[in-house]
Amino acid sequence: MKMRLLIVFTVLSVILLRPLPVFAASPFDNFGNPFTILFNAIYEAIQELNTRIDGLINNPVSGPAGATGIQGDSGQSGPTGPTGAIGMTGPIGASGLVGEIGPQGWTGVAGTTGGTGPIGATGAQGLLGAGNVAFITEYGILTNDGTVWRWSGSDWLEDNKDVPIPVSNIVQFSGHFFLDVNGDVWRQGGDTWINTGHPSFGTPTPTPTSFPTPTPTPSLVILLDDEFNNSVLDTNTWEFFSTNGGTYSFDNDSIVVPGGSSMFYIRTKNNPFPVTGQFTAEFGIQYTGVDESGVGVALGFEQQNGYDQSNIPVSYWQDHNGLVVSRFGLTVANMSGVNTNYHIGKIVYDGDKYQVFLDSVLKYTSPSSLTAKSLWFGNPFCCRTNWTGFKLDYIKVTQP
Ligand SMILES: [Ca+2]
Repeated sequence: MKMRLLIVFTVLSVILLRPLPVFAASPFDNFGNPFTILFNAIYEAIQELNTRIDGLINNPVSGPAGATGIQGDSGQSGPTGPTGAIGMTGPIGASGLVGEIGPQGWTGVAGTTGGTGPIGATGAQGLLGAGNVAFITEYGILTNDGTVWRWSGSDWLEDNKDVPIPVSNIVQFSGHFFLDVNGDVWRQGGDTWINTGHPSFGTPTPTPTSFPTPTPTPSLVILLDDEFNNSVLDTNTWEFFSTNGGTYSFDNDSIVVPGGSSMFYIRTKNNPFPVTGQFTAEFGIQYTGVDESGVGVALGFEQQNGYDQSNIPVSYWQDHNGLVVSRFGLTVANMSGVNTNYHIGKIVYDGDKYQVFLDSVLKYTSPSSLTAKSLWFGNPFCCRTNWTGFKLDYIKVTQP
């Protein structure tokens, strides 16, 4: 404001010192005296002055550009920006190593017994029996209780002439005579029957009641028979393969598969079975220690070469679940719980199916199956340390 007043008086003094102009548009024009002229001049000067001052204030004239100032200090860092988008998935890693085959699973529970089937169709009507009549002749009838009957012309009447021997011993009856199983002829005499014997011209051939069935002499062919009594493995018959270390020994005329931390298998060197047809593999066996990993006596479709479940159509087996029949590595029949008694095991092939017997009791019958070409005992599975063990008293393979 001080500045504004200073400018006003400066300009006013300049205006007052210059020659007076004529203002045709002044509000004091009509009076025409010197004061009026003066006031008009002042008024006009003030008006012009205000206009110039407003111009200076509102539209200042730019001066020359000043020198660039010194750069100020850097400002503070701004806030952290938002998190970026998730990156792309990396490449798939290499496959892991194949794990060891797990232990055999538990045997499933037995299924429930099925319901009774529907009632069958009614059978055809049977033939009418002969009632109580044993013999009939034109003179009468003999009934099974030995009574003789005569036809009266209108009815059957008891003849009071009962036969003195069981009717089952009478071969033929003629009314007045009958023939018994001894060949004797009896005749009716009054109210009784008299044994007349038989004619001397022939000796009756006794009627045999049955023919004895001849007992065929067993003609078993022995294909393999090892009693393990010599304390040495017969390497003409057997081949030994170590898969988990350790070895066999002999004890009391038996070969010992010790179990525990070691295991192996011993297989027949050649096919001990006939190419086709029936055979029986029988063995005396006693388990000595039962642990998680099972062992036993098994048959193979082909020569057993390492562990191959698909090659084992049937085996006599035991692990900590008990004594079982196993097929293709799976339990198909439970023979008993854990069992360390001596038993006779028998695997029979009938030319189509395998049957397994425990002490002559049938425990399992397989589906139709190809014949075996190999027998082995122990276990070819590798790399365990908790093996079941057993002793084999003998193994015998026969063909009927
Ligand atoms: Ca023996």
